[in-house]
Amino acid sequence: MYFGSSSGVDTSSEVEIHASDAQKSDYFGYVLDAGDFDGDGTGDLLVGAHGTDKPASGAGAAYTFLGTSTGFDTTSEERLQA
Ligand SMILES: [Ca+2]
Repeated sequence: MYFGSSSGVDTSSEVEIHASDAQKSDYFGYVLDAGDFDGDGTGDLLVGAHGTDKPASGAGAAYTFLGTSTGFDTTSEERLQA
């Protein structure tokens, strides 16, 4: 993932986002959304993983990663399960 700025994409801002329990067949990152989910004024990231088979076959999941003033907190992963 790269962050944008008023002058375009900042290619020096690369951040890798991983789910701690994702497997190749989970399709982690196939769908993304962004917003300020916790209302702290920083952008957060929602990452879909529709192929996840935990806790049951075809269950799917989504993961949130919270933003900070300096980028994403990749340790803030929260798994959402229907
Ligand atoms: Ca936020």
